[in-house]
Amino acid sequence: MKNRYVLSVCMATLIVAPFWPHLVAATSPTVDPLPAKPKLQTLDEFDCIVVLPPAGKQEPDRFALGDAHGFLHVFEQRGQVWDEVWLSEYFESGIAGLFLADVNLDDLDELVLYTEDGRIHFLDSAAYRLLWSNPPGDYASITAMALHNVDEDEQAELLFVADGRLLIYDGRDQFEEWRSDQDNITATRIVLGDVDGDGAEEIVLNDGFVFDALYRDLEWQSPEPFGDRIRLLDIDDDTIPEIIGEFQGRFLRVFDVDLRRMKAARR
Ligand SMILES: [Ca+2]
Ligand SMILES: [Ca+2]
Ligand SMILES: [Ca+2]
Ligand SMILES: [Ca+2]
Repeated sequence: MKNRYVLSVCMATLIVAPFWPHLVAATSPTVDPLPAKPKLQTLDEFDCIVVLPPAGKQEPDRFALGDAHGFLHVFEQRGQVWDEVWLSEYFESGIAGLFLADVNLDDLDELVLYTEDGRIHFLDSAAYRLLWSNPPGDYASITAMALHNVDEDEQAELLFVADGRLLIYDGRDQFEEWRSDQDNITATRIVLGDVDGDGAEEIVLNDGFVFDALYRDLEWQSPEPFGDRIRLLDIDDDTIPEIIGEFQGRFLRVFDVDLRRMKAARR
C-alpha cells in the first residue's frame, strides 16, 4: 500500500515537473525580473565561433562553434541557456577557423570553415547543408585564414596560409587566384589594412610578412614577428594604423610599418 502511494507521488511529480516553473510563476505574487541575456560577444572573440542572425523574426539567437575534434555545432538560445540544435558530419581534423560571409555572391551568407589538415568547407547558414568542399590533398595544412575583398570583383576572397605559402582563393568560382613565391610563411593570423599610408591595403601576417593586397608584392618582411595575435589601430595620430601585437596572451608590442620598425620604448 505504502509502495503504491510512493509510486503515485513519483508519477505525479514526473507529470507536473515540466510545468513546475509556470505553476510557480502563476501563483507567485511577485516575479523577479529575468537576469540579462548571456552576452555572446565574449565568445565571439574565439576564431571558431560565429554568431548567426536569428533564422526569423520570432526565432531564437544562434551561434556556430567548430571544435578541435572536427565537428561543427549550432546552438540556439532557450531562455538563459543555449542548446545544441545541430551537429555536423565529421570534418576529419580540428576546425581551425570559422567565418560567416557571402562568398558566392548569392545574397545569402555561408558558413566557411577550414580544418587544420587543409580542407575548406562552405555550408549554408540556414539549414547547414554542405555546399562545397575543396578536394582532399590540395593542401596538407592551413594555419591561418581571413576573408576580404582584395581584387576587382565584388565578392570577398579567401586569404589563407597553406603549406608555407600565402594563397588568395576565389570563393565564388573556387580557384586559386594567386600564391606567394615565399614558401616559408608560418603565420597563424592575417589582418588587412593600409598600414603604410599609401592609400592601398596591405595583407599583414603575424609572422612579419606584409604584402600589397591588390598587386601582392612583398612590401616588408619584418625581422621579428608582430605577435601571436595582431590588431591595427592608429595610436600616434599620423592617420596610419600601427600593428599592435600580443605575445603569449599578454605582452604587447607596437610596429610602424611605414617606418619599417618596432616602436621604441621611449621617444
Ligand atoms: Ca552566399
Ligand atoms: Ca573580390
Ligand atoms: Ca598601404
Ligand atoms: Ca599611426
